[in-house]
Amino acid sequence: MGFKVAIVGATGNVGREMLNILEERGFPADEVVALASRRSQGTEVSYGDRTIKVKSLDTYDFSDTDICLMSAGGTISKEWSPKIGKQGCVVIDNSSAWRYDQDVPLIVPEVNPDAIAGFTRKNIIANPNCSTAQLVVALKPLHDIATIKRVVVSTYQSVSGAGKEGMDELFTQTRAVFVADAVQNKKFTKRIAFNVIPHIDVFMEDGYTKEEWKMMAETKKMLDPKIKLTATAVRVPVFIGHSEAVNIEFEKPITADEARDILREAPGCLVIDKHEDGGYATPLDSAGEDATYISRIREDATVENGLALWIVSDNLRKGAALNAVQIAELLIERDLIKPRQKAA
Ligand code: 11C
Repeated sequence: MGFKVAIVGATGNVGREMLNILEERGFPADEVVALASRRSQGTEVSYGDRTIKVKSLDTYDFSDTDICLMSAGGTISKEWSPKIGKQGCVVIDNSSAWRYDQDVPLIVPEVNPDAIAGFTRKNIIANPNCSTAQLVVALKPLHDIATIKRVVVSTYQSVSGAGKEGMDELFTQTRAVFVADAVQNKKFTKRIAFNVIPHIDVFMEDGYTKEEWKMMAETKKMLDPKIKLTATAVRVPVFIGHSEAVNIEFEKPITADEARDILREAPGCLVIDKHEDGGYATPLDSAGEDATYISRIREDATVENGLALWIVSDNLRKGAALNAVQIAELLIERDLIKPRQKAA
């Protein structure tokens, strides 16, 4: 008997990608159910070569569903995840609602797989923010060898991180600029077409944005609470793929060649680092791919034991849907979940 998997938020960017990835990876699901708000009920979504009709979350009974991949935002998750968890269905949540809860493991399988065992406290597992997921995949193998003290990161985040509305806004504004139409800002605070915006998520009291705070808090929770991290998160006019310029200070010496060799062997990482025109990865290269690409690895002589690198990944895949499916696979691999008896 296989698993019954529900996707909440199945009509969104990440929900659709979750369906693609379950199918692509041959996830052992006997049944996949697409759920969304009542407004989307009846909409069709693709699952491999099939189409599934979306059902309403409001009226769905989770009592024989094994795994719920939730990507419907923090408010829905706060309300629904505990109820679904109490029905014995394990929720893997893509929002920020549960990430900082001590009773909820925050997991990137390449980084802290052992922490998954704690999921039984609430039957909820949190998926990190997209910009953190790709960062920790690259930091973990380096931290294991040379112990990271401090990280300074600047992000170049694609508009798909802001959902379908973000993608639509980049498209519409770009067209409007070309045809000399009036350009309207709805989703973003300033024009995103032919511009960059140093503001993602809400402002916090200290002047950082929540996106920047999340990168710090999530890196500490998953990798090491002793790591100091400061971030500047920037939205750029790219459809898919987040990029990050990262500067790392280590306790122990590490050369660029050593880092390159370590990252070449590290799970989830793909090093593209030739010192020539085009010998590095761009967000366009990462779109639709699973790997976290690492390029421009070099020693930073301005600090002791410093390295600089460039990290790129598909924010809808490793940053969201792929990581969620990998967490579900980890539950199965570790025998932490069994298919439940299904209603006849
Ligand atoms: C962005 N990183 O690019 C955000 C999207 O906490 O899961 C994901 C927000 C989150 O806008």
